[in-house]
Amino acid sequence: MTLGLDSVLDHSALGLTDEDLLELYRKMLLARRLDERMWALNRQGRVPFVVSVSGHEATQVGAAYAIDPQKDWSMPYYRDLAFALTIGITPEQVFAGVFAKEMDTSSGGRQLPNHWSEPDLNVFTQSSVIASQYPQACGIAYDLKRRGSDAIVVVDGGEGSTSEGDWHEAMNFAGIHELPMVFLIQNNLYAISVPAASEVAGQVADRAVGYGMPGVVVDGNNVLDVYGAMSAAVARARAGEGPTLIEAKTYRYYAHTSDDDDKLYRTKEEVELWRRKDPIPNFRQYLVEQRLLSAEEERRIEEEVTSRIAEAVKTTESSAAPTDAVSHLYANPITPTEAVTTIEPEPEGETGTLISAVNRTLHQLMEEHDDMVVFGEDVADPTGGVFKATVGLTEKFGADRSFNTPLAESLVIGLGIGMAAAGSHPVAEIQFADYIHPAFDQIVSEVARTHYRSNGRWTLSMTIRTPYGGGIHGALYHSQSVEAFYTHVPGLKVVVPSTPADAAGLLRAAVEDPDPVMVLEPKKLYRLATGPVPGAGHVVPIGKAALRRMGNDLTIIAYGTMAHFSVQAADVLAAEGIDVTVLDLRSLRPLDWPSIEAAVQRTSKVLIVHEDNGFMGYGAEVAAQIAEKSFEWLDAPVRRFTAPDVPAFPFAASLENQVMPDVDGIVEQARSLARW
Ligand SMILES: Cc1ncc(C[n+]2csc(CCOP(=O)(O)OP(=O)(O)O)c2C)c(N)n1
Ligand SMILES: [Mg+2]
Repeated sequence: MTLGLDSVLDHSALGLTDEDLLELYRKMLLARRLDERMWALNRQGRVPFVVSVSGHEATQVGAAYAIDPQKDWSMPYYRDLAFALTIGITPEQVFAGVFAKEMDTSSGGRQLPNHWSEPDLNVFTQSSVIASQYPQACGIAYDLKRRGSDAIVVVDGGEGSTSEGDWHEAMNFAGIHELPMVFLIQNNLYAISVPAASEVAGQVADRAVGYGMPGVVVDGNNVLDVYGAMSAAVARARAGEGPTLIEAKTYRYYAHTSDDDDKLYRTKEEVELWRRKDPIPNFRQYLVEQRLLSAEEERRIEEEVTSRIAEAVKTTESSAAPTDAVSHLYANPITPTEAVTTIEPEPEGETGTLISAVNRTLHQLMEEHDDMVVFGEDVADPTGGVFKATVGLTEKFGADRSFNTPLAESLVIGLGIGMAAAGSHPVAEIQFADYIHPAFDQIVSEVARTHYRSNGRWTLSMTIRTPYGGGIHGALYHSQSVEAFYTHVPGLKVVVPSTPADAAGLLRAAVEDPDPVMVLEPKKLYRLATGPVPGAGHVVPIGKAALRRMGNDLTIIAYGTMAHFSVQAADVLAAEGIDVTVLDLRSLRPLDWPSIEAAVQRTSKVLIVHEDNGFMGYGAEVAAQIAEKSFEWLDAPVRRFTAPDVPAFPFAASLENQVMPDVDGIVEQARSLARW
């Protein structure tokens, strides 16, 4: 191991002035001293948690200095303190996060420190989920490219993050679309305690070739080396030549975080060896040799940095703590207040199927919103989706606005997040709800929490469409109902149409809503449900149930295919003299409670029907709310009619018929409840 900079580049050949070099030095020193101060505060018990940067400064400052934060986007990860400071995050912003204060501009004290977010600097909010940022960065880059911008996206992470599927899905997509991106991997040889040899076979940078992009290894402790490689990668991306993977070899000097004990997994000698390659003294030595840094200037910089930090600690530590833990769940919170009391007249329109209504509405919306982009597996023409929901969109609106993604669901949702962050309206299709599970993390930890975790500073207007449910002999993996998973999650809105008109109106509401909305399309009804398909402009407001039948004996609460079946059941029951109200919820989150309450008060008996299994199913929430809030109106226990506790519907018709609730079953349940 050598002392000093391993390869001494001529800085003027890199286009850097003497002043630039001093600025690089200032930023590295600021990050180091700030890190030391954070650790001291932690050890003094003044802050509960800190993440270290020390050792990574050259990588981060060299990389960040090569981008233009006024137009480029970046996604620095939690170790990127020096990156953040270099692009313009202030020490006050850093300490406001460390002290978890109201004035914390990244999350208002909601996230752990160093989870960067700053819309003014094009830094999209990050979670703690390792690697989830990569597909999102691709979404931003895709959007920039589609709009013809020459801005680029830098996305960072540690070598540990390159084991996650999201990294591979993102690298693959970036390579396919030659996106204007730089993947900067800071390889510090450990993922907490796990050494690189147990994380990565071979070398991270070598993977680039498999994804159709160059992979570059740099000495991450040499700020000029990093700056040089990064500038070349940025220029390549800006010129439309595609992404680059940069692997910066470096080391962290402190433990992973203040909660970690690094003595357990690495030796003092190893740390000492790397300390000899410390990027800061080595760069200082270079500056001294170049006669750019006098002893006096060095002292002046040290003092400037120290007082800057002291000032920032002073302003932030005494500032106000945040007080509101429940704001900013939604950009457009919807609390239904009015009960539906009449059956809506059917809208005007030619008769069509539910799937034709979805397709027609997508065409209308694409026409109206030129920032809308539709994508997913097999969505592009000529296939236009396995159910034909998206047919014709590529032909009419171009391959950049309706395109096929690789088979990678987490990527599909991550792309949507990035596009929405960049200001477009993504409509992501997950081919079958059964295959939404790989994207659970992107939906639950990312989509749903973005607005909340950024304290309202980032808003994701995006739509996720997916066919769900049984009745088409799709077997265990083409029949699932997934609403219980997603309605549980604050930050999402979830809707389910049961008629062509509602499919059109809810889809429009979803696309025009500033929040993320999941549209669960009952695929059994795609061709079974027919009715008027209204023209452009028809909206079904989110949070508004529909009365399908009005009767006084009991209420059936349902949605999707079960709402369709319940209407048929009501007609059978009416012939027997049992007068049934059918309330089609349409919107599962938010729930139209006033309409449920009014129906309970009118009928005093409630049957909840859904095709998902009962245990912890959506009906449990509805039943609990009725029991809590309308108990005195009930003349019978709230009853649920659902699939039994099987994972999904089996293939054989004889088996599927046994578990999927049908019209006869609903009639039978309602009949016995009416008699109660
Ligand atoms: C998906 C996920 N799994 C596990 C963790 C816990 N965790 C936080 S940081 C980390 C190690 C990351 O290592 P690396 O990517 O090399 O970055 P470094 O911290 O070394 O800079 C782990 C396992 C997490 N945050 N997210
Ligand atoms: Mg690491």
